[in-house]
Amino acid sequence: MSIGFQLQARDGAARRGVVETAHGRVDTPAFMPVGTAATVKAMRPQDVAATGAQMVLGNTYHLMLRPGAETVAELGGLHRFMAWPGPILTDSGGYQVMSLAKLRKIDERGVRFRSHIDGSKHELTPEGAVEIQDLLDADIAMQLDECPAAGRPRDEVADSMQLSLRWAERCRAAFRERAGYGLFAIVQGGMHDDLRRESAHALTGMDFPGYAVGGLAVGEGQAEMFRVLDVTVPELPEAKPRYLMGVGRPLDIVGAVERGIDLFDCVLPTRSGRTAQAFTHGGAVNIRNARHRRDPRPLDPACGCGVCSTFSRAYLHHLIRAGEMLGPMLLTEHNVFFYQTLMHRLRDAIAAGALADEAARIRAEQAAGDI
Ligand code: PRF
Ligand code: ZN
Repeated sequence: MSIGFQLQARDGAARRGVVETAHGRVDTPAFMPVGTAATVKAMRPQDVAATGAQMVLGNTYHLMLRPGAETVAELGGLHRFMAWPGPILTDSGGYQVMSLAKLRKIDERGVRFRSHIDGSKHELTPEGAVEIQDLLDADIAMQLDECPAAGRPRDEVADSMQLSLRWAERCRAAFRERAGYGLFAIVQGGMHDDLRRESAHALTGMDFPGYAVGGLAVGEGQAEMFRVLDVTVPELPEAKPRYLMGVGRPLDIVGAVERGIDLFDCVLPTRSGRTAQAFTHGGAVNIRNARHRRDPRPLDPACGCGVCSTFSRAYLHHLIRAGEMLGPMLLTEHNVFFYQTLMHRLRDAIAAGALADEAARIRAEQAAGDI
């Protein structure tokens, strides 16, 4: 029953492992490209797979509003619908409601809101969020949680964390157990060590097949995020995968892997691709910058992707300046490939017991700045 997780190697607190789901295996530490609306924006699924990505993320909030969970279920589930045969993790919707929906109202029962698309009224309860993710056929579903906005007073963060704990229990009771499918809990508690410990401890007692750390990357800064991971991760069970939600920049991922995180998702590689920002082995590059206008070199000479082996910086610069849609497509493909290369390096380094050296190399590369 549920999903599998095998630990294959450790290096300090870092782990190399494999998550086994109904739709295949995921080597960890892993990065999931974000496919919010049943598409990793600007990429075909086969091209996403060719970057080395093994699992993508979908969003309950977007898909329940359009095209609707029942519609996706009728069409054979999200894998068939979007032609991604591999593992899919879906976020539960609460986080997206708070950032996107209008007229939100949270209480014990769940969250009521109006769609950002057409203003229609909807409700998301813990039971409803689990049912929608079941209709989507997500290999890994997330509990409904509340992520308090940055800067909320401690008593509000504590109440919100307790609400997320009660929702975790309700999600678990509603979840339909199937081999290869699992429901992950989400640790909350803001920047408060004792609340984080209490949340992690209570959720661990409920015995989920995986644990996410939520409520981070909300503007607290990297040092504070690492500090919260330092107190939270040791409270989580060793034998279960750990997922840091919505993180992050390459060096955020390196530091979180060093602290024992196994799974990541972030819009950064895909969103940046659409705003002409590229991640490279020499730091970030904005290809719209005039200095690339006559540059015949590849975007990233150290990258093994099909974009870097085919096109010049001058051509990518031209596509972006001309507003051609191939520009965002090629930059997205490169960025997703870059993130997968990063994860590959981290996995290999953990297996070789050489994570500290590899992390130092990656930090030096990223410090180089725009090449
Ligand atoms: N909860 C959920 N999804 C999330 C987060 C969270 O706290 C975050 C944290 N920044 C990103 N995505 N359900
Ligand atoms: Zn490339």
